[in-house]
Formats: sequence, structure tokens, C-alpha cells
Amino acid sequence: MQSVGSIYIAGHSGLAGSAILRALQSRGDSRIIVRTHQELDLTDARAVKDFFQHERPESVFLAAAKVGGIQANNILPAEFLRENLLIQTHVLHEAWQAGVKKLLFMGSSCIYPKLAPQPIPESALLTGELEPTNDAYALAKIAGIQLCKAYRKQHGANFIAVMPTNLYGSQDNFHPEHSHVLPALMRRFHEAQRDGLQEVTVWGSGTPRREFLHSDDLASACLFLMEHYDSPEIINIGWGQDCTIRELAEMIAETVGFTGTLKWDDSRPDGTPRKVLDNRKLSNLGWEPKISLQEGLKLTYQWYLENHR
Ligand code: GFB
Repeated sequence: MQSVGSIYIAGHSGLAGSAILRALQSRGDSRIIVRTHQELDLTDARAVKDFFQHERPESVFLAAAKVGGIQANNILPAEFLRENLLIQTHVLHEAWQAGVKKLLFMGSSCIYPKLAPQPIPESALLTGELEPTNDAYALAKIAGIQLCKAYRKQHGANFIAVMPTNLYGSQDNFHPEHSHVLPALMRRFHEAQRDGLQEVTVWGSGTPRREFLHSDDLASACLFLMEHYDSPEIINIGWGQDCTIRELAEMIAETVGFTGTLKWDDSRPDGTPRKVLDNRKLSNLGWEPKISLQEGLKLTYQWYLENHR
């Protein structure tokens, strides 16, 4: 990243983008440009063109996306595919047209095959079938990765693509049906505890394994990669350890103070059996995450209590 010129964060109010915004602000950066969804609809080609031609940012964090948990992905595949394809197609093209010097594209660990080797190395991309509950989102993100590579190859654009594992933290979506597992359970346990309920329903079998990275660690990795990584190859951003959904549920119950029992609803999908990223590439560059799941759960619950009363 150069020392002059502005930095555009696309998706600054979401989980990942808001963490990037906080990280830039906390280092005193005053060159940040953001736009709300109402001010700039990234699925509108003309609006994105006008924005880039007028603002001409020097670097871009592309963290805007249509995202959701297993249920939202499963029932809204047309929205997930269409909106993500449009957002990334417009932003990448107009960033290149406006001479952006560096762009970071936020991918996802769900781009990897359902039965990829664990921990998942970057080389597992496009080696097998995708998990069907989120193949629309995954395919859009894979197209985004290929677009970054294509603009680099054809036009010399310095666009990098990073693959974060399952994220959580402040500004997460706590919707009961459409959110990811961690905020969904935090809210459900909180409400059960508040209402004196003795039982909480958790989806699936509890056996799938997931890795969770706090969004402030993600932001720190993104700023690091913006400065130190210029390769066309994708790079994973993970925490390094996973746990079962049952273990996660028990940790959240403890964080929230819920002491009742868990009921498993096996009519809900489990999704991919295991997803933990091989972090060696990023670690070899000199970056490590800092926020443990236990600490991150406390921070997230604190944020939830302050913002969702
Ligand atoms: O977080 P989650 O929705 O996403 O679900 P994925 C993870 C696991 O938690 C699944 C279980 O096995 C769910 O069945 N689970 C248990 C719950 N209770 C709940 C609950 O109340 N809500 C939710 N949502 N899950 C997503 C992808 O997959 O991963 C996205 O669909 C994205 O595309 C994201 O890539 C990172 O890890 O299965």
C-alpha cells in the first residue's frame, strides 16, 4: 500500500468490512472512503463506474458480499450467485479502469471441495465437488478468484484473493434463521436464559467440525497481506484449530450462562463434515492470529449485549 491516496472499503458495515475499517482507523488512517448500501448499490454497474471514476481510490478492500449461514445459502442460491457475481464483476472491472494500485478480494473457505484434505491447503481449489448447501456462493467466489487472476494476467492489475475461514465478531448478523451458527446460537442461548427456558434446539448432528476466526484477526491479516502479498495465488486466513458444533454450542452456553440442555434437530443439514484451513502459507510470511475462541466469544457476547438489547 502506498503512503498517499485513498482506501475504499466495499462492505464497511458488514462483519469483515467493519473490522477492516476499525483496524485502519485504529492506526490513524484518514484516507478511508466508505459508502452505505443506499449511497452506492454495487450490483448497479453504472453507479459503480461513476463512483470509481469520481473517487479514484488507490487501494480497495472488497469485503462486500451477499453472505449467510447454511440455511440462507441453501434456500436462496439464485440471490447468492447473482448478487455476488454482480458485485465482484463491477468492482473489479471499475477498479482496474480507475487505475487502482492494489485490491484485496475476500473469498471464503467454502470454495474448497466438500471432501477436501484437512487442514485444507490452497492447492485443493477446484479438485473436487463442492458442498451442495453453499455451492452457489462458492461458485461466485471461485469466479471472483479467477477474475482477480484474469485482470492480473491480461492487464497487470495487482489484485489478490484471500480465503478466510468461518468468521465471527462485532457487527455479525444474529438473525435466528439466516445467520451463521455462532451468532445464531449466541442469540438463542441468550434468549433462553433470559426467558428461563430449560432446553435449546441446535441444528444438525453436532458432529461437523468448523474453525472460527475473530473478525479483528481477519482484519489484521488483510492489512498485513495488503502490504506484504502480491501473488496471483490465493492465500488462506485461518485460526489453525477446529472444534465440533457440539463443543462450540457448549462453549457458547457457558459464555452466555445458559445451564439447560441441548436438543439436536437432525431435520436440519450438517453441511460439509469438516473445514479447517492449512495456514502455513500465511504463517510463513510472518502473520499469526491472536484472539482465541474463548476470548472472542466473550468479546462478541459483550458486543451483542450492547447492541441488541
Ligand atoms: O455456520 P453455518 O451456517 O455454516 O453452520 P457452514 C455450521 C454448522 O452449524 C452446520 C450447524 O453443521 C449447522 O447445521 N448449526 C447448528 C447451525 N445450529 C445452527 C444454527 O442455529 N444456525 C446455523 N446457521 N447453523 C457456511 C456457508 O457454511 O459457511 C457459507 O453456507 C459461508 O457459504 C460460511 O461460506 C463460512 O460452515 O456450514
